[in-house]
Amino acid sequence: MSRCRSPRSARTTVLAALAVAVMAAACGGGDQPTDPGTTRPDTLDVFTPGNVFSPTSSEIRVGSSIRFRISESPDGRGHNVLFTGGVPGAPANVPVVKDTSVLRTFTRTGTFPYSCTVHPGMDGDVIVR
Ligand SMILES: [Cu+2]
Repeated sequence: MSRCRSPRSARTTVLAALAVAVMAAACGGGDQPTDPGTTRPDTLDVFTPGNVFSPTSSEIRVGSSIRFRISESPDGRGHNVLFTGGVPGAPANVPVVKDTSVLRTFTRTGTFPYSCTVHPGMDGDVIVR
C-alpha cells in the first residue's frame, strides 16, 4: 500500500495538463474580440449657446447621430434646424423648439448644411464619413 504515485504516473499527469493548457491557448487565447469602439455609431451633441450652433461643424461616421440640445434663445423664441442645400439623405428638419433635445441620425455620407431660420446667420453643418 503505497501513499505516493509512481514517478511515471506523475509525469503523465503533468504532460496531460500541459497539453490541455497548450490546446486552450491555441483555441481560445488568440481570439480577441473586435473593438466595438471602432465600429459603433455614436452621438455628438450640438448646443445653442446664444444665437449660434456649437460646434458649428460636426464630423461623424455614417449611422451616427447628432443630438441638437436647443436652449431658449436670448430673444426667447427658441431655434429650429433646417437642413439646406437639398443634400440627399438629410434627416428631417427640427421645428422651432426651446429647452429640448432632438436626435437626428445620418444614414448617408455627405456634408449636410443647416440653418436656424429664426436667427439669420445661425448656421452649421454635419460631415458624415
Ligand atoms: Cu436660432
